[in-house]
Amino acid sequence: MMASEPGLVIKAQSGFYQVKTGKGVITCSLRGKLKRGERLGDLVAIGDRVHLSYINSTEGVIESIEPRQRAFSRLDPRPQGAYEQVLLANPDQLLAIFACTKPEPHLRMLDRFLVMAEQQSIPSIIIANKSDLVTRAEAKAIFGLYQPIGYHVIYTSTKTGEGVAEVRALLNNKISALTGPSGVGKSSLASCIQTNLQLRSSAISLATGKGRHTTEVRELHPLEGGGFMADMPGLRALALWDIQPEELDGYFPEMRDLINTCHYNDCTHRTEPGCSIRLAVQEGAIHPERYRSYLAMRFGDMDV
Ligand SMILES: Nc1nc2c(ncn2[C@@H]2O[C@H](COP(=O)(O)OP(=O)(O)O)[C@@H](O)[C@H]2O)c(=O)[nH]1
Ligand SMILES: [Mg+2]
Ligand SMILES: [Zn+2]
Repeated sequence: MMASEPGLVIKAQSGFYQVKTGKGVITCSLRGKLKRGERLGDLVAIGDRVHLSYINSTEGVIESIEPRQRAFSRLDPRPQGAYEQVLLANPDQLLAIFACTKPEPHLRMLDRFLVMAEQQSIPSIIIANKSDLVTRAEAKAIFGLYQPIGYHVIYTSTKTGEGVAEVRALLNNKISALTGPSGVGKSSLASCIQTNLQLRSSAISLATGKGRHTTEVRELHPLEGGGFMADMPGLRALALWDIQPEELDGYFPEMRDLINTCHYNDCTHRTEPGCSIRLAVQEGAIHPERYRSYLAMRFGDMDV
């Protein structure tokens, strides 16, 4: 059979995939031969580009998966070793949403999201929501430090509509992942961007012979302007990501270019003499809060 129809996986649930093709959405299973052998991670995830063959006009079989450019994953510890659960393949960008107040922004958590996105080479956009509750000076006192690092910061309010059009435009024709703590306005912002955009992925509990088993439905939500949006799970799940302590400084863009100028090439930037990172902090080129965030991630409790 010809396996030639290209498509994008937009929904994954219990071994079945909805694939958006030029001829509509096709419900697919995975060709058995792809599942053979030892596996260290999910073969298919939402965001993957695949090729399918048709069974009929609405059903098909995934025959091949294109190599992933990047992915948001979490490591699932299993008896056979860590398994890479792919939450979203090929994201174009991460939207990290926090509130200017109510709740107070937790910048260590934001830094953690930024580091995880840097590790995967995924551009991050910071959304500072509830801008109506603070003055612009107050908002900038919190989030202003991210702009000089190179992050795009957008101040938004779902009450006044500030920044919403800018966010909507940035989503056009891209696969975007939305994340942030609860209560910051993620659902409100999603419905401001597009009516009826429901981001929560649902977890359905199925009773199986082996007891309770939770199946997660992961979904890419189509956007009217083209493109897709997906929600990401909370930080606790993401904190399991495999980031080596010695590579952490490379995921802070403002530190990256200075690392090689430290006296010791295995410098941890904490106490070593001749450390160009600490010098940059003293000189104001690196924000002290970002430096403290780095130290907390490297030497403190990784669970923020
Ligand atoms: N003042 C203000 N309140 C907001 C804004 N966005 C959301 N909220 C409120 O914040 C609360 C939490 O919003 P929700 O969208 O459920 O947050 P989520 O948990 O991140 O999805 C709700 O009471 C919203 O009405 C905003 O821009 N300004
Ligand atoms: Mg919500
Ligand atoms: Zn150093």
